[in-house]
Amino acid sequence: MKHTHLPFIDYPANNKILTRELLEKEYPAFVRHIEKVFDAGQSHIFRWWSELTPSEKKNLLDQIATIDFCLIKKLFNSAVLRPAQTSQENLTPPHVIAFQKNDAEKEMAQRVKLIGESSLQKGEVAILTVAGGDGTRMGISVPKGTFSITPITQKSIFQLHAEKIIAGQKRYNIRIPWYIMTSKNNDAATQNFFKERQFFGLNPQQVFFFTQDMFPVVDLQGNVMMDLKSNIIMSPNGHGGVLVALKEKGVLNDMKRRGIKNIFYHQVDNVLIKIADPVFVGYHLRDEAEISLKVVKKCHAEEKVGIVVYINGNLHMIEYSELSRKDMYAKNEDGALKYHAGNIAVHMININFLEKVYQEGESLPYHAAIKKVPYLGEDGSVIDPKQNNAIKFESFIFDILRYVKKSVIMEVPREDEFSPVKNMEGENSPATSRQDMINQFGRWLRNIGVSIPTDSQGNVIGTIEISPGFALDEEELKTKVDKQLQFNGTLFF
Ligand code: UD2
Repeated sequence: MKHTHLPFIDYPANNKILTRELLEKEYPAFVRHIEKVFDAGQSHIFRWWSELTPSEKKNLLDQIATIDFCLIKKLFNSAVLRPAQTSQENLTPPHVIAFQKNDAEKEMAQRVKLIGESSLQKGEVAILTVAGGDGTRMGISVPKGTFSITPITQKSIFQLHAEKIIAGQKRYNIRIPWYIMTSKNNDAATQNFFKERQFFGLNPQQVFFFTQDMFPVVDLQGNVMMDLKSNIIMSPNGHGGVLVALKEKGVLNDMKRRGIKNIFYHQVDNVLIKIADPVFVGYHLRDEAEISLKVVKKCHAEEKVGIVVYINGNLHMIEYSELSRKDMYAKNEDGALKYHAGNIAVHMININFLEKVYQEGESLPYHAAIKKVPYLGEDGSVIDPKQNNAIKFESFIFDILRYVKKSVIMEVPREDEFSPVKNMEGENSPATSRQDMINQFGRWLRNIGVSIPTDSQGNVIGTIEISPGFALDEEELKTKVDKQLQFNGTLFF
């Protein structure tokens, strides 16, 4: 698609030429914004101006007023000029706390767990779920958190998280505030989902929704794309948008008012998430960390997870799409992947550290992602492209790591803590997430002494679902189920 960036646009309806001057005369309050559109070479936005009603014109101008056209140009130029995957100099794997394999490690975990539990009991930890993504890879038009996921009762991902929070509340005898970041694209649907289901038993006063900012989508030539004659395509500005949103939407102040000291951050799509895991909270507090991270060992070189590394001694996360093939496949002498610490996007974030980042005026860079986005062609009809045709710019929360001086990186077993729903089929899909849940419940039962059959791949033969309200973990399950239990292929608690 090629646009002409002339200072005038053909105005077919009344055979006039729409010039910048005409537009500015028609809408004097928007002169500054109209100028920016023309200066940035984006005048094609007004291509259908003559066909718009006065209210559509006003909507388009209002939308234009929210957009930083200079930034789009800058980002596009740097995305085109900068190779996406450069091999990094001075990359080193991080030091991680390995999960508790020996007695000393297990004992240490028990000790830090007490520290974590104490903070949870005092109400110092809030949950923050980022759920603003469009779920493009899933190809669904509903928020990902509303997707039915549990193996038997088909509870949604949001309900699963909510029930884990409720179970945690019972344990710590406290109300845990839950902050959920949405975007303009899915906020109403998300909030309605909660309301229609009575917040899954949570008190509505403890659930807070806030939206992140949006950013225009451009085509591969850098032209802003439209999906209506009066609407520019906007997409959420990445989960890094949480940094600005926490401050601008008053969330951080709200947290402080409630006595929150640390945030437990996670992505909506991980169904095995251990919400507010007290061991993790404990390590974070014991080491007075600014940000802590959970990682898993990458299962293969090309797995789509970011990797945690040090670059010149500073903590960094390199996103999978930006990792060079050389670094992706780098091996240790024993043949294991050298950069193996895969990001599962579970963090503890200290609020004072966040304040310091704001005070120092730090901001997160944007990354470019090439995607397939339906758009309005030059003839005004919707085009569903067969190939990637658009660039979305997103900031990533983990870019904040470069400002971190103290951190804890905790390696956790993938099978217990990481199973994200990313695709409709294949790897990381609803089917694999359901199986991972069933297998986890099967392991818990087997460790108690219940006989649970598995196939050659280690998958449970049958279906099991254990609600967080019945047992949040194996320890709790042990107190409720005995080894005499007979598994007949289907089991629900
Ligand atoms: C993310 C990580 C990747 C790896 C993987 C683990 C990024 C960029 N990459 O990959 O390193 O750890 O997860 O599961 O995060 N979201 C928003 N607003 C946005 C965009 C996304 O809230 O503007 C949320 C989204 O709802 C989801 C999460 O962020 O909960 C992850 O987003 P994604 O699916 O784009 O990231 P992904 O899976 O490529």
